[in-house]
Amino acid sequence: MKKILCLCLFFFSVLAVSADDGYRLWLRYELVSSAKLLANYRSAITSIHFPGTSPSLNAAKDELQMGLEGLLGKKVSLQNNTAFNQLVIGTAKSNAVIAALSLSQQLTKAGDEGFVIVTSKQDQKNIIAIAANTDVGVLHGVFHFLRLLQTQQNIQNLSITSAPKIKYRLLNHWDNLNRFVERGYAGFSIWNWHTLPGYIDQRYIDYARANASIGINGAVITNVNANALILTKEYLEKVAALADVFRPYGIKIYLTGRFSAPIEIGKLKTADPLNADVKQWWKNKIDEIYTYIPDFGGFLIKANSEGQPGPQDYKRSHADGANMFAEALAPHGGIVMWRSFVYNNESPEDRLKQAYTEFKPLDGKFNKNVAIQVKNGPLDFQPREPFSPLFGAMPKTPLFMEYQLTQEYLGFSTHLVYMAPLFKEVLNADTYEKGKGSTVAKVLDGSLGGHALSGMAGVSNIGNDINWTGHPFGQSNWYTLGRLAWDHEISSAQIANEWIRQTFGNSRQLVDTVEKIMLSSREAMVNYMTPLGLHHIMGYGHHYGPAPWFDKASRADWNPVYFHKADSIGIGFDRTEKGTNYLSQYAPELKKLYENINTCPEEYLLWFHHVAWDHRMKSGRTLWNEICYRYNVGVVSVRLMQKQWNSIEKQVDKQRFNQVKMLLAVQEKEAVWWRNSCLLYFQTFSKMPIPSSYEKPDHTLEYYKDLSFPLAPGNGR
Ligand code: BDP
Repeated sequence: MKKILCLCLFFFSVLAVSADDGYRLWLRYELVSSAKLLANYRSAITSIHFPGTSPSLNAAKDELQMGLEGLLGKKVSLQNNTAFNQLVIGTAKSNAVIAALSLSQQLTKAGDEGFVIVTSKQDQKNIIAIAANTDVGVLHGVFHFLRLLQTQQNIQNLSITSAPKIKYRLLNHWDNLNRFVERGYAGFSIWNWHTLPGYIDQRYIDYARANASIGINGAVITNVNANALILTKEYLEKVAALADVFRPYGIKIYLTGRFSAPIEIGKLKTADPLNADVKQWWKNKIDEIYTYIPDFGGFLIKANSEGQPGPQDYKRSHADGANMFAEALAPHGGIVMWRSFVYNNESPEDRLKQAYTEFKPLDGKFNKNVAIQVKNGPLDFQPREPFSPLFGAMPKTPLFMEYQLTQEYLGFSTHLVYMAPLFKEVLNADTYEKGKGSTVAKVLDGSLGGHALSGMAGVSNIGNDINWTGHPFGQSNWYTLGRLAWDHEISSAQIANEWIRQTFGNSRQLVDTVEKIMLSSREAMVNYMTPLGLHHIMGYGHHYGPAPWFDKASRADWNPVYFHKADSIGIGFDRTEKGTNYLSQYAPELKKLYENINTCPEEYLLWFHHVAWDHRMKSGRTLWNEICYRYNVGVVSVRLMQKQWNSIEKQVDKQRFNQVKMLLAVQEKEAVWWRNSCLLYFQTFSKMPIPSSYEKPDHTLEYYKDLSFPLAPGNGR
């Protein structure tokens, strides 16, 4: 019997190597592949001393035991006594050995959510201590320790103190109550509202584990285009069930607030934020929410944007609206994240200027528990944007960052685009708010303005696809958000390296090759979609594929032609003083740099300038030839990514290898589509030839213009 069992296990493990569906994300806990390291780990970790039984400690214990069993290939038992070569884990309260170690200095630095991991001696016995001030800190420490093993680090002389640099580290789900995910390309919403609260899907737990492992501590679980029904008793019971699942993992739930809810579900005649009945309604509603979810995080609100109701419907300001929520949430410790993504089609002002125009005058007018959540760029999650000028313009207000993990404008979940370089580019940008060195990162983490609130959010790319994100590499962007929100100083290469080792394996060739693919992917995408500062030339509505010719949308700034402004003279949007003067929203140092066509970084050239087709670029090429060159480089880069991926076939499980291979083929096809259609279209203005050294478009412009995708995913309700 035992023999048969062993045989079965053997076959299953062989099968597991050849097929990995990606469900386990970066928490795979595969047997350590280096024999030497495995032996080291096994001898350093012979038992675990981990007293205490809170929900978070229990979650940490389960994770640790499961992780070690996979990584070391044997069970490591929990022991009440101290022993040699032991993992000793807990807070000073839960574990007397931890209390006896002199870690107070490090623990002060670790704060509420961080941890300390040290190799130490206790009664002459070698131990590794994972210590924290709170049970959730312990959980984070355990996850970090498992990461060290999964990435095959040396654990002989550990001395780690880690604390998050940003306080609110959130996923924003654009999930509707009918499970449609707006801009979602990985299936339906993972929240099954119909079966909640009675049925707790294992996915909810695994979602919480994955988030906790990278330090994400909050989830806004509903779409910013909000539905008031989520605030009814029936739904609050369901939300409470999710909150109960997430709590042990240190994750709070947040909801989106439909501004007109007092009318829609409260039977009031108005939603005016200064009306006493409206204020009372929200106060009662929020008090009620806290009876279901005592640690409810607060609200994320999209108001007076793209048709959503808001305070301006009553001639009130965004501050009036936000403060109404803030007052009701404050007694419970909740916060308001008020979005700055607003624009108005009745205003002729350059769309990029509108958020600043609206919010800058309100600086200092928000209550203490309000943060303004700003998209990374002034437009809308494009392949490349300069940072939003609001980041240097509201010193009295905490600003949260909003990135988009779901690839609405980045090729959906069929394109491999690793976003850490995009995120870091924005974080490292200098706003000059308080002189040189006032980076966006410093605005965000509160260190520049001395704010208590600091936050970073990513619009989730998660759905109910078996591998969560559709594209196996979509997982890396989720991973990145958590890691960067915890520590925005980690490099893109480091994050990629960790993620690859945990997700695919540790062999050197594999890690090096995949790292190269990931680090080149964002620039490749910029080149084949929107090089040199072009923006928003995607298909109308669904944003799938190229449509730079599109000019039929009801409002000017939903048309690609509004953004590229190609004509017989040149291409690009003049945002200098001679144009819309958008540049005046930046610090004088930046304005000066960008205003001058000769000093403006070329990656933003057409973002800020209308440039003649024969303008000489730094490369010596004319602008037209440079555009041709960039689109071609984009395609060539994807082909290189394909080659690189193929070279590691033997080192990746079959299932994921094939998935990525097929997706890269789609990406290559679409990169060619982007290049051909954009060059053919822009050529109708430049009247210049595509240099003969490049591949010729294999279809006519008319062919590309005729393509239509009424059912492209993520669009519509
Ligand atoms: C745009 C999306 C739209 C979102 C909006 C937002 O196309 O679906 O509702 O952003 O952020 O990019 O509110």
